[in-house]
Amino acid sequence: VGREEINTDIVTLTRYLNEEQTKVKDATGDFTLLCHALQFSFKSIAYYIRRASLINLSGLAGSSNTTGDDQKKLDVIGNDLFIAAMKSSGRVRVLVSEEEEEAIIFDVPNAKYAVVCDPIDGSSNLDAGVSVGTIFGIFRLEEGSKGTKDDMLRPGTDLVAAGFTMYGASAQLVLTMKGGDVNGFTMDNSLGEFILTHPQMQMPKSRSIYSANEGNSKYWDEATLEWVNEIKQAEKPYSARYIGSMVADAYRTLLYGGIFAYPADKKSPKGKLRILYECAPMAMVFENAGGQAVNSKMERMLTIVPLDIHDRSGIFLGSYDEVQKVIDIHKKHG
Ligand code: AHM
Ligand code: MG
Repeated sequence: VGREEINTDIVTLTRYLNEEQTKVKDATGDFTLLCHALQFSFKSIAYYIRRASLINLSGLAGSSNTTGDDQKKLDVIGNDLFIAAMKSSGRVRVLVSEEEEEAIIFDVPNAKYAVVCDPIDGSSNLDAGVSVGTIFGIFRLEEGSKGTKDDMLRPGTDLVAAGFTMYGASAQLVLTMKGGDVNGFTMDNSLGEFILTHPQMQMPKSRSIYSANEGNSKYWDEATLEWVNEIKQAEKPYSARYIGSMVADAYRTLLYGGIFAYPADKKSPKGKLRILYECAPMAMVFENAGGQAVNSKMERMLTIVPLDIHDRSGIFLGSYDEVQKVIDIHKKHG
């Protein structure tokens, strides 16, 4: 390889965070420190997922979480790694995890941030070696807030940062900040660093790919059925792609375009995916990349305030025009 072909001016996540911090007047560095702790949790979760079948981490832990899902051993480890990283950052006051029934309150009264996360989303795919991911969002606590779980019952528009890491062929981190760009980083295992490989991601405005568990279509409402029939009967019918890991399906949709849907239906009237740590962070990423995200009532996902930290919602997420098609058909049905 010629010398000129090697990039010696690499933008690591650490460098990116430093550069972002210098753009903010009077920045304390607290947010940057919190992001470093997040980065460490992604690296360590990636490491254990890679080694899972070698060190006997596959299979069930013998417990079940709040909602009765069987917990995988890796779910437990991912959750513990994430909590330890957030606690040790000293910058997080409240933490909501999919794996914890109650919000976790850390004894750091001056910490300004609250974090929401699903440490290992899509874990039913783990033992088959299919991609899973961590979804996260960061809120800044209101001035004078008591630091309780009620501080988390806020709309996604309040998020100061959000994103996800997909543990696939390589670990891919997608990060966005309020009103900012979406940036994609790839984990370089030899360097032990996330490298900026996908700067300022913008998703295609349309693409004929849909991603939904169509096995549930028996329970879908009229409008959703009309939409799916329309795209399947289009002159050039849409392709179906469904991994069953939200992070992996969303990452593909972000890169290639198309739509990911998990509608509320007659069996799950509130939907399946969680507002705080699945729907809202993804909606923020997609909007900042030029896409749209709505719930099953066609309301903008980011405006939805959960009534409980584990509240669920239906979601349609994707390229601007693809989500608009769903909205238009639903509007027609009233
Ligand atoms: P989990 O948080 O228990 O892993 O469930 C969330 C996952 C998402 O990753 C995925 O989009 C969805 O559940 C798949 O659900 P289904 O198996 O009903 O298609
Ligand atoms: Mg989940």
